[in-house]
Amino acid sequence: MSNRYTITAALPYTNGPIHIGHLAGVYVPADIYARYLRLIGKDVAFICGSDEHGVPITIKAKKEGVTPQDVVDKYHAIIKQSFEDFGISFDNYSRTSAKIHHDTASEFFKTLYDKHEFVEEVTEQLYDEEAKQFLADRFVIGTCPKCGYEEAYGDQCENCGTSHNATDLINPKSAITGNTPTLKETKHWFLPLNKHEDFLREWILKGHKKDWKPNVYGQCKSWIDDGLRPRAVTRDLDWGIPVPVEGGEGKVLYVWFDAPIGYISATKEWAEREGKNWEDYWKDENTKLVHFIGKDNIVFHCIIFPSMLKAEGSYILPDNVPANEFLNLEGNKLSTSKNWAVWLHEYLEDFPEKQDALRYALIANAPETKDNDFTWKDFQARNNNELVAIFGNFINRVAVLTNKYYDGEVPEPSEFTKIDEDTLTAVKAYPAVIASSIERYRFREASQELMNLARLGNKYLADEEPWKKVKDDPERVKTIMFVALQIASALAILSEPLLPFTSNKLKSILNSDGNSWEEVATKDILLPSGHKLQEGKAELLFKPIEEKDIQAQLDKLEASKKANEAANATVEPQKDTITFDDFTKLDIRVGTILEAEKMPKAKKLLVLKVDTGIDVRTIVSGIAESYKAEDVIGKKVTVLVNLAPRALRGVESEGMILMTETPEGQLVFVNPDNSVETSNGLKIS
Ligand code: B3M
Ligand code: ZN
Repeated sequence: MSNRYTITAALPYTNGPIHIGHLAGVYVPADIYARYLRLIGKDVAFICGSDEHGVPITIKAKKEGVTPQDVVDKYHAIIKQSFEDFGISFDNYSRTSAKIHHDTASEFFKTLYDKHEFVEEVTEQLYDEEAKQFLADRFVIGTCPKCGYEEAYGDQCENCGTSHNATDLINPKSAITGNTPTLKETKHWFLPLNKHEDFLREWILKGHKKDWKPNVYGQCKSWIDDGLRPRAVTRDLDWGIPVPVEGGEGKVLYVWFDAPIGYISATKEWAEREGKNWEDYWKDENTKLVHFIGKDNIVFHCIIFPSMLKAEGSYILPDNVPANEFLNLEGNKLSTSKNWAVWLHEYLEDFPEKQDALRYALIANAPETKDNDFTWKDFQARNNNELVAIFGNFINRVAVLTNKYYDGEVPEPSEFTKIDEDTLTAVKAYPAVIASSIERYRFREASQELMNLARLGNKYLADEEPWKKVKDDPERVKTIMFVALQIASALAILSEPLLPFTSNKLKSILNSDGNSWEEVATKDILLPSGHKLQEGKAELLFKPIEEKDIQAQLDKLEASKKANEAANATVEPQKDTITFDDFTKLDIRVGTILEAEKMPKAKKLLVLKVDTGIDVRTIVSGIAESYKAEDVIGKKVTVLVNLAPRALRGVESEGMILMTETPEGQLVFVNPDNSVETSNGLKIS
């Protein structure tokens, strides 16, 4: 095993806050991995930062009428703070608008330029005549040439994950004006990926077949098998890092060129601060570089960035890129624009001190091999049935009984039975089991193993029943509690990577900073006799999550769904104007529905008997898809009484009930004031 690790987590786009999809896919797994490696004594640089360039940020700024810098400043602050509060243990969280990043990315570009690693070409690019702007990346939407998805972006299709050039889109449209773009000539620098094909084939397809996840390997293979083409690494935009070579005026680096270099600049920034040498983390063959990302970023981290690093020549390449699939929320795709998300900063406000409950739910259900669904019910069940009922229950029993029987002091054991010995031996196996899961990026499995250790403790106490033996066999109970305390101590250490807040709390309950990961596997005694636990009543490790808290979250989601539906609903445009005389011809009165029945074999029609105040008449009304016959009897409704009668399916209809349609297509009665029984018709005042 290597001793030095550079662990990167995808730089979040700074056009919105962090949600649970980001956490489950990237940041929680990366954090577990980094914490684990530190715990076993490795030299770790865990690196991330805000991705502050690119079109999504300029689009957001335009929409909100602010500058792109305003947008990134706002979200950088929110994101950084919420990561911190959630316990993501980055060694450095930087940002790509930092000077050190602009310098590093410019230099990187210049090095490749000087080495003639780019192809310079004048090509026709999509142009919006009205906006007077070239349309790169997310400024253009069209049909994906690969899968036919109609809302693919210029650089990537979110449906099939393919990355392409904007000019490849079928039927492209400008995201700024909606216009069909024209083509206009412009000069750009291209990274000839085709030139690196042999190297990539050798490096990934031969070298990493076994240790990369099948989804990652599979995407890479299909990319390489399809044949690689040159990719433009510059753009005609005004937000980004200026192209630092002659002819680059008015152009910037493509965001996917500069963003991964952000990993390097963030490492430099950290090393400067810590008095370390950044090159040890990027240029030493013994350092392992691991990129944690979501599946939509695979091509950039496995094909494009490695080609850049290879072309530069002095960097190491990623050892692994453990990309995850996507997490859905309550059956629907997470979406920032539709506000269909659980936002981290809001979660932390709604569930303060419950970081580990969310970490656990996300890990236990992590989208490691396929897309998965997060539901609030599952979150509650994971917390209440596993963290509280198993892990918390065990610790609570140990702490309460130790306080009660021994005034909080670890007792002197007497003789160990076979069960005690087997239990202690079983505990010693856990560090290796959990380590192996983490080292193979199987975090779900690691979380289940950790819970199994708590189960083991629970079962041990339930089988040995110290509370029943304490009167008759106090010596035996000392041994039982001694063994249980060793299990608790092992849990305090082994939970650190997965549940860091719990680990800390448990260490303070046990009044022990604990042993090392290695010692849990090798030492016979983790918590010696005579050791005093924390004074006073032990606090609960986990608290149950109540029904009302879950309901509040479900209500919040329902509200976002409604708001979305309303935003997407189409309101019909106004009809042509009518004259005042036209209007006064209408005789509109309030009436009461006396009888109602469904018109046979007609989906939409109800036959009503309506008391209009003048008479009782039959009206055939097309409302059966919105109302059942029995539900409208007795309703006071507004009726147009002087409409010429006409026959509908053989029934003469003498009037019209006035209805209006909601934007969602639901018909509702026009009866603004239900207190009026009948009326003398509309008065004009
Ligand atoms: N900003 C894309 C994303 O959030 C991106 C990752 C950059 S990693 C260098 O999906
Ligand atoms: Zn597609």
